[in-house]
Amino acid sequence: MMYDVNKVREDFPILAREVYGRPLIYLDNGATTQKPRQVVEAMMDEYYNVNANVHRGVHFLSQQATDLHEASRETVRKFINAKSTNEIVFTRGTTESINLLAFSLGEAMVKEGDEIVVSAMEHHSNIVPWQMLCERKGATLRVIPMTDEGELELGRLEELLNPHTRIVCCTHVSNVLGTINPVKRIVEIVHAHGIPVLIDGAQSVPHMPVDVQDIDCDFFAFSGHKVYGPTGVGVLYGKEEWLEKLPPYQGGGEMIKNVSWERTTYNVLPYKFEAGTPDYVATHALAKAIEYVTALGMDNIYAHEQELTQYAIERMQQIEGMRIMGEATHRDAVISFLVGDIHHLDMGTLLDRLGIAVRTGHHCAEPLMTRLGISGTVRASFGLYNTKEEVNTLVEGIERVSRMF
Ligand code: 7TS
Repeated sequence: MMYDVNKVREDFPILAREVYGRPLIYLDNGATTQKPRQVVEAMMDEYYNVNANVHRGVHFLSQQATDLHEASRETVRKFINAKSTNEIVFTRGTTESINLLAFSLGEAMVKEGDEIVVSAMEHHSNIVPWQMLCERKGATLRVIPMTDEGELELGRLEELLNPHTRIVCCTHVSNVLGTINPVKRIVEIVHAHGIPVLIDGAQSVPHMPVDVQDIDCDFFAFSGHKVYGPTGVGVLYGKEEWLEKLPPYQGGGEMIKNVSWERTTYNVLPYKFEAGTPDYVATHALAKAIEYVTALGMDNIYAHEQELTQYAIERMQQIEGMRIMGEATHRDAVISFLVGDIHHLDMGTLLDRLGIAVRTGHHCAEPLMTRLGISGTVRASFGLYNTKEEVNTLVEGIERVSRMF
């Protein structure tokens, strides 16, 4: 099947709008993606026609809403190839997924003197929850170092592992460098020591096929809003044998079996980790987003974005003073750059005036910025609807801004 990007764009009404009288060129997909009609309409339809709280009522609407919510869990399971829907916990997003894990795993098995390992290229949401855990328990955070090219030094991962290591946490794709980390290999190395692995899939799930059983990671987190779904919903995948061992994160409705003044027992998986009314409209819409990208084909999306990224890098490298951060062999649709000594904020602000939306700053990865010796970058991140023409406009825009300095 030919991937027809212009046809795809018709599904995203926002792409037709103008900003400052210019056609919008949306290149901030790493932060969040735009939504196709299929997703927005599913949300409207549910609020107009189905809305009722899930898992609670005997009445018709409640059962229908519950069916949609639970069918979404199955859609997510299939999408990342988990073994069972018991392994799919709905959260508010990657950040909440990681906080849940850091809390529950921390309660179950982290004590003074233990160690947690993260990588040098993590987003703050895969650093800070682990730092907070270390502070609570008197544990130590250790870091897998990175080469100047932006690849993790796997040879040195081994040195970091010891009987005190409780978990290794690593991003699948860097939201700054675009590096695609060899997660299967990382899991292999870490599992040889009997240690579990969390993969942060926030930046991989929207761009490539993901199979959690093939990766063999113990935990995997991602956000709905980065994969063309709604805000406010995300997923924590965990192998059933691990989730069974961990205590609940929050207490409340839904996560209990029985409550009395003397003793409360907890619900079965995955509900044990889902206290309170879930965002069942968002879970249903997330399923619609997954159906949408699956119909296009994750392989086709990957191929389209790889071609776009290669093209963009080749063209951008010809710009005088261009410095692209990260030269990993396997890289995804994220390009962080600086031009000469133009401040990232100035570049971003002036590109915005040309209708080009890019992200500027430290991208919630301050330790990585320190490693690179910079305070921030300009970042263009592509999605399934971006085109070569848009890349051309970006390149012309960067050249135009550069001439002004
Ligand atoms: N992990 C990675 C690798 C991310 O890129 C992000 C968000 C998160 C976790 C957190 O996701 P959330 O949905 O819970 O907020 N990254 C970005 C970004 O690069 N620009 O804005 C948000």
